[in-house]
Amino acid sequence: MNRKIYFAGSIRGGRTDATLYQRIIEYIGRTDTVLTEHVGDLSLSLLEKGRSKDALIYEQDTAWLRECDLLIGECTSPSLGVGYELAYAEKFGKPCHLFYDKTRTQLSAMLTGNPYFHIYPYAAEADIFAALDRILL
Ligand code: 6K6
Repeated sequence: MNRKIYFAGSIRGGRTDATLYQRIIEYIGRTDTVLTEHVGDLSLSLLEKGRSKDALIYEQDTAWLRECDLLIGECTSPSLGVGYELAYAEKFGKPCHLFYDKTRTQLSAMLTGNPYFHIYPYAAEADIFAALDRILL
């Protein structure tokens, strides 16, 4: 259907789930455009220090958040950046669908307690793709 999807996942919060992000981005990319493909990039350059680049990252990512049709977030690895993006997306009325592995983490009450967010606790990776099929109908 080629909607613009903002995929959010931890970068400096920790890259434990980076290969999962890559698989989710690839799956969404079969039907839609993922604005933030770099979140699934496994190269370490994503973690580069250098504050001069950080302002550009902030400007680009907030522009994409205003432009996107919906946000899909993988929230198992806690990330300040992802939390900020979720609040920003809510402020701009963007639908937000959030996934987390319930066998590995408890999601923040600031997300589970907010009825604005569509939250999908999963136990097996296959559950993510089944839910994505329903979200991206
Ligand atoms: C180059 C140089 C320094 O950092 C980079 C590349 N970093 C990022 N590029 C694009 N988006 C980023 C970058 N770092 C964080 N983000 C955004 O914040 C992504 O959209 C993620 O969803 C989220 C991750 O936040 P942290 O706090 O885990 O880094």
